Amino acid sequence: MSDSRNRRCCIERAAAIEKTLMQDSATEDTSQTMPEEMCIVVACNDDAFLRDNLFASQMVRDDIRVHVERGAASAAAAYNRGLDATTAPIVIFAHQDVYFPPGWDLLLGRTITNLERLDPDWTLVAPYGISERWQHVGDVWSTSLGRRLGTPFPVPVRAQSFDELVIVMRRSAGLRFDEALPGFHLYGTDIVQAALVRGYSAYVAWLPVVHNDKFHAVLGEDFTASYRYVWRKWRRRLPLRTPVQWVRWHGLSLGWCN
Ligand SMILES: [Mn+2]
Repeated sequence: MSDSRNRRCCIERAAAIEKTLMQDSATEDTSQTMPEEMCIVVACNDDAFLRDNLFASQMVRDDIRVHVERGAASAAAAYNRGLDATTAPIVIFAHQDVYFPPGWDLLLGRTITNLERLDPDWTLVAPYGISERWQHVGDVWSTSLGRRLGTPFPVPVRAQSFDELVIVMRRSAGLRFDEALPGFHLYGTDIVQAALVRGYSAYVAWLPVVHNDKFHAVLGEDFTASYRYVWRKWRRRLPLRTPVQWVRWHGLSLGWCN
């Protein structure tokens, strides 16, 4: 199936998500964070993917500014450069293969308003991750798996780790990605742990997106390098669970998927 046909298919399958969001947007709260207060930072190595997914999202076509980083050595380097090149108080770090359903920006605005009331120390929120109780939580359509992961949930859940597909950061917390973390893996776990040790909190909230990811048969050596770094850096906070696998004291989870 071609990429564009694949995307159309996923968008159709995500119609239920869109319908819910559109109905939800009808009761807009004017006090919420608005699209002009948000920007997107994306690390790109495939312009066609970027065009067919992230740039096909209505909120990108209408309102939200996108900063594209190319050629970075790591996700952390790309995202820190993106932070330095933008000023919006809410920064949405997104994969190039993510499609945001219409109304997602309004849903994010409302989610942030709710988080501010719930927990003024919140600093990160994402659509998919692992809860403090080691459970997968989120609601995402995954193309590689060919199914929707999760269902809507009304209350944000405290997280220990994020999937990297989308990470939303409150800039005023002053967090940075760790550029000593090599490659393009596990920075969702690292940034959550970095927030927690500084006394901030991180949540997974109902922010459904479509992830047009390609099938990953095996985790390569680049994953091993990221894993080893996270394992060493956070050894006092193990075990940690990431959306891909556990990070345990003995390190033997490496090579095993859960
Ligand atoms: Mn992706």
